[in-house]
Amino acid sequence: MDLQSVGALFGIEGEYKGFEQIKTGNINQTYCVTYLRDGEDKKYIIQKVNTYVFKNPEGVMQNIERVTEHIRAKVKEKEETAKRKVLHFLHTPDGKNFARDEKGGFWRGYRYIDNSITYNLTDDLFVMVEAGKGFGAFQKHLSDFDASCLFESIPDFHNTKKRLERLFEVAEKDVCNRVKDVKVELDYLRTRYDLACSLCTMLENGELPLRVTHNDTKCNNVLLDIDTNQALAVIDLDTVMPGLTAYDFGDSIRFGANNAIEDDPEYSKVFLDLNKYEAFVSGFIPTIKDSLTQKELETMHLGAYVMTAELVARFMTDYLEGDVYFKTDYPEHNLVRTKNQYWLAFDMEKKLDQMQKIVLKYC
Ligand code: GN1
Ligand code: MG
Repeated sequence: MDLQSVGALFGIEGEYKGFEQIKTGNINQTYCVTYLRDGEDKKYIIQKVNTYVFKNPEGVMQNIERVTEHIRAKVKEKEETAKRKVLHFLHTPDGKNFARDEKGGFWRGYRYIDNSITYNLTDDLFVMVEAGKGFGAFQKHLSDFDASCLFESIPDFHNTKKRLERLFEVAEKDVCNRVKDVKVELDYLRTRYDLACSLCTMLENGELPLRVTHNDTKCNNVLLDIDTNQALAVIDLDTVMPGLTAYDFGDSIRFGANNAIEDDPEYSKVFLDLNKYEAFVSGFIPTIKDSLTQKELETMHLGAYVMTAELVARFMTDYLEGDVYFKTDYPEHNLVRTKNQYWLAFDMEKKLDQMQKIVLKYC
């Protein structure tokens, strides 16, 4: 399916000029397409949704419609326009926010937000502050959203216990004969089971409340203004579901406060940068602290460790199963990701007290 034909399914008007593939993102295929209309270039993001990962993509799109409309209304209460603060999805002539191609491929699109940028890795602490503000605002906007109308796009997405149990089963079978490559990391997870499952256990015991969360808060999922680096909109809304605030906080830290990118094979560069950590905290915590419980604030830092341990487990599971879930660029890609995240978890563990103190300082 060529992208021009996809554009036609959504009735995009103008002269099609071409596309650029966007390589970030481990799940969906993403393209930026340009049309010439009224003498100006108009850009759109077009995505082919991975239906191996999202078994009910229509349910995902219904969630996204509801969540974006809710945020749009919230932003408009305070600002004149929500144009750059929330995604605007394309609709087909019959009113759907998705389209299927003749092979059954599932497509969606949204207007590109002009003059926006995302960062995979940055040394600019201001970017981390703004990422924190962006994700904090996202969660705050959804604090009065009725979670019961959200469909669970991936069941047990952050159920760390199930993730670990599944890994141990897969390791037992070892169908690709790869367990030999991950012995250290697998043993590590076995010994850290309780810490990795700490938030899960608190949730089960009713000590932490479920909220509407994003669940995939890599720092490159918040768009910033290209000139000022101020947070604009949160993207990649596929996994907006009930979850713990600490998951969102934690995943941002796991990705954004790692001194290296998550698949850097130079493991000596992998550690938690406490300056980046504090910068994110200083944007995130003040934005939402008033709506959180004392217990949530006291355990927020654990989210970073839990999400990192969970990704060790998820990348390792995929490596052991033969790379069926995450996109890979080379055969050992998931192995490298596993080891990278293992080193990060290992380093974080030593810094947990400091991490907690920093959160509490901003309460
Ligand atoms: C996937 O698609 P992307 O890159 O935003 C994954 C996340 C992982 C992340 C690791 C639906 O996110 O859960 O944390 O890769 N998304 C899904 O890089 O599984
Ligand atoms: Mg994603």
